[in-house]
Amino acid sequence: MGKIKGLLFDLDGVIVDTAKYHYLAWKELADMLNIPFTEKDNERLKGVSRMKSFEIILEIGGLELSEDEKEKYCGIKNEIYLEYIRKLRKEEVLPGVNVFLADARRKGYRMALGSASKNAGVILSGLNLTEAFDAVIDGTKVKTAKPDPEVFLLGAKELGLNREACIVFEDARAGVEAAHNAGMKAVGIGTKESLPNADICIPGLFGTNIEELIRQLGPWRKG
Ligand code: B16
Ligand code: MG
Repeated sequence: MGKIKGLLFDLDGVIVDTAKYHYLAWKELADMLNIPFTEKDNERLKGVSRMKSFEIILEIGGLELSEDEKEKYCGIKNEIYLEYIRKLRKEEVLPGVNVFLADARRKGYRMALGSASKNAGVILSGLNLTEAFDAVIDGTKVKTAKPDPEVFLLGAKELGLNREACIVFEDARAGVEAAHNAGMKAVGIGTKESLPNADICIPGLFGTNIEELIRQLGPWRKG
């Protein structure tokens, strides 16, 4: 196996916990539509695209809407979400992320973001993290959602690296699957119970040494 040179990061749940703001915005929308929606339901939306998330909520409420109406409500949800995002503070970056990214940069790794969110750019700039990444692949750049590998393949391409030279950091099952579909190993941010398909799980980037982690991951073997 060649040397790992690129690190690809999911955003929500890996770099910052935006899930709570997605939840508050979806909750407000669900209330408007009289759909019961809980924090537990919100778990199902992690890593899932905006439209797919809304379709899950409609399914919970047993409601069917036209494509135009769905677009309209997704737009409303995003406006509510953006109100929270505009107030995002640098302190909300998940523990250890800044240190981990700076250390990896010093050690010469190339880094890209690989997120389903169409708001990744504004979130990174609000957190002062735009410069931390050599490439940003987000929901505005990809056509197919995770578990499709597109987002990570594009990330590797923009970093100028082969897929075998990259590893992925993900907090969602579909994202781990996307990494594997891209031919990359996946570091799960969470527990082995929540991410049984990850190659290794860590609770977060806090205290994580990148070289040690790569050693523990071992060589890539498909299947
Ligand atoms: P937006 P990730 C995902 O981010 C979120 O986990 C998911 O809940 C959200 O629906 C999706 O982004 C789309 O976000 O509405 O901002 O385009 O985990 O892929 O970084
Ligand atoms: Mg995520």
